[in-house]
Parts: sequence; structure tokens; C-alpha cells
Amino acid sequence: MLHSMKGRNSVLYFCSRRALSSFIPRYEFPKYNIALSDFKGHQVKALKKFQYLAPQLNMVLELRDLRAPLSTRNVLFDRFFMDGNEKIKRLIVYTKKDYMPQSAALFETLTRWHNEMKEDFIILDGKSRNDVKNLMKVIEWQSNKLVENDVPLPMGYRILVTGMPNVGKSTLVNSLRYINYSKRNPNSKGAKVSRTGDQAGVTRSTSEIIRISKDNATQGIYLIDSPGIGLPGRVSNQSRILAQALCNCVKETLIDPVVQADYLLFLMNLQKMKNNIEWYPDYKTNPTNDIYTVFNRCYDMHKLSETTAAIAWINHWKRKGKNVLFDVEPLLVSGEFSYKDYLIKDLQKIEDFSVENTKLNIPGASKQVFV
Ligand SMILES: Nc1nc2c(ncn2[C@@H]2O[C@H](COP(=O)(O)OP(=O)(O)O)[C@@H](O)[C@H]2O)c(=O)[nH]1
Ligand SMILES: [Mg+2]
Repeated sequence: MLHSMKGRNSVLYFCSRRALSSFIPRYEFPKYNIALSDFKGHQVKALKKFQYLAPQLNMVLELRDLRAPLSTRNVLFDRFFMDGNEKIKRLIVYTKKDYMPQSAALFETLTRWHNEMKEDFIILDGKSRNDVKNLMKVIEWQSNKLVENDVPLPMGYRILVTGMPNVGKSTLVNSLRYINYSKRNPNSKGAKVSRTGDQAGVTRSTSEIIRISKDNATQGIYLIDSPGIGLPGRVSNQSRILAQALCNCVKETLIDPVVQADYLLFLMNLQKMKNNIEWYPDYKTNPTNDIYTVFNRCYDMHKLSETTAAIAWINHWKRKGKNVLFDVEPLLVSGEFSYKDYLIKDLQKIEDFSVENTKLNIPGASKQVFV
């Protein structure tokens, strides 16, 4: 596979030996024979549990990774809101804002898309106190609205935190709990209640209900963390799974690291590179469409295999890389892409998909954890 990739791009590689102004990036990424889905049994179980929890939910925070706003969007959640759960307040939360600090154009695009769908969204860094405080204000405002309208909240205001694996659900749960806890106990750090990690699948069950606030006229505000839910194969495709791989939403080993690295190079060449010289030496004087050329510029390839170089390059990016979108649609001008059509196509593909057809059981009563 690796050699065919090199062969296919050799013409473009030759063309690319010129300065940035005349460089032609690839506009299409070659097709590879890679896995398109990482959908698992425990995720089906979580989806069933959502339906079971739905009657007690007041709000769903649906997290997506800002770098891949479309590929980390899961149409299964759209279905959840359409299947009799329209009354639950839905707030889309784009996380990892700190990886896209120079993205005013992206914010405008998201505003246009979500206005079209009449959806509310917020963009944040789940580790930033200020950002999380702002989200808390929105939550309190929503909960107070129900209180003012005399909506009974016998179990408190309950919020499910959902999204694909690794989008930052447990981090946000911990941050929300922490800002509320430290408000009441200024000298304490507040224990972490949800396990976090930079791998897909750290949270495996939807069990704990975490009280984050007592400052409400009701029984309080509660969060429910949940395992990430991936895309079923029928709605997946190569660019989505590659974007998810770059966000760590799928198992690290699912996709050949050289293909992941090549996809990142493809995206870098389509976008304006800023301060990414660490990953792409000589970008301005000698841009290239050949990932092996980039590896050669970064590492001593007499000592490393191509796979080892790809893993090192991609992992370094995942830790520190900034300002590259993993989805290409936000780069298109508004008339070229319709967010609504995109969603409708996905909904059509899952029309006859049913979690009820699976044989997994819903787990029993939930455990409560009070602050
Ligand atoms: N830079 C950055 N990292 C984040 C953010 N939110 C979560 N993370 C990191 O992303 C990884 C996955 O987070 P986690 O909360 O376990 O994701 P979950 O699988 O959705 O529960 C962890 O390494 C977190 O530290 C964020 O807003 N910005
Ligand atoms: Mg988690």
C-alpha cells in the first residue's frame, strides 16, 4: 500500500519542487483499503441506556471536536432527539478550542450552519476555567427558565454529556464539577470524579450521576457522563474515519499511521500553515505532496522505519499541533456546501438502523455521587 501511495503521487511530487506561490496541493485524497468504523458493543448498550434515561433528562450536552465539526458529529444523536425526545434541551459543545486559536472564519461558518438548523452551540476549551464558567451560566439559565415556568424537577435538572469517544466528555464533567465545588469550598481542589485519557474508550458505562450544583431552587443540577459513541459503518466513509483518527476518536491502531500522516499532510497543504514548521520543514520554499519527503526532512530515516516515523510525527502533532482543520467542508464557500443536506443524507442512511434489534440488556439502577 505504501509504495502505491508513493507511485500515485510521484507526478505531483515532481510538480511540488517549487515555492509555495505556485504549489498545487492535492484536492482529493487517494482511496485506501482502511477500516471505516469502530462501532462497539458497549456503545450500543450506551445508546439503549440513553433511551431509558430520556424521560428524566432536561438537557443533553452533545460534544464535538472543533477541529472536525462534521466528522465528530454523530447522526445517531440527531435520531435520539427525533425519537420522541424533542423536549430535551440540546446544546452542541465544540471542545478543544485551544487547538484552533486563529479560527474566526470557522466560528462564522459554524454560526451559519447552526442558524440554518436552529441549533444552539458553544465553543470551549474543556480545561479552561473561564470557558467552563460560561457554559455553567448557560446551564443555570436553562434550568432557572424551567423553575420560573413552574416545571416540576423532582430529580433536579439532569444533563447527559454525550459525544464520540475522546471529545472531552469526562474532562468537561470534571471541570464543571470542579468550578462548582471550588465556588463553595475555595481552598479545596475538588476530586476528579470521571476518568479521562487521550485514548478512545476510557469511559465504558453510563453509570454515575454527579451533582454539580446545589445553588438551584430545585434539587440541584446533575451531570451524567457516558461512553463515547462512534459512527456505524453505514454512515462512515474514508474522510470521516481519518478525521476521527486524527482526533483520537477511534482506536489508535485502527488505521495505518502512514495513511493518517499522509491525510494530515493533505490537510496541511490545503490550509494555510501557520507555525507548523516543526512538522513541515521547508514548507514555504519547498512544499510537497509526498509524506516520505516530509519524514526525511524531520527524521534520520536511516534509523527509523516509515511506520515508526509516521507514529512519531502523528503523535507529536496530536499533542501539540494547532490550526489545522481535519474536515475540509468548512473550507468551502457557503454555496458549495449545505449543512442541512448533509444531515438529511445521514438520516436517510440510518432510517432502518435500530438499537432495539440488538440483544444487549440495559444495566440496572444508577449509582448517585453527591458533592
Ligand atoms: N487541549 C484540550 N484537550 C482536551 C480538551 N478536552 C479534553 N481534552 C483532552 O482530551 C483527552 C480526552 O478527554 P476525555 O475527557 O477523557 O474524553 P472522553 O472520552 O470524551 O471522556 C484527554 O487527554 C483530555 O485531557 C480541550 O478542550 N482541550
Ligand atoms: Mg470519558
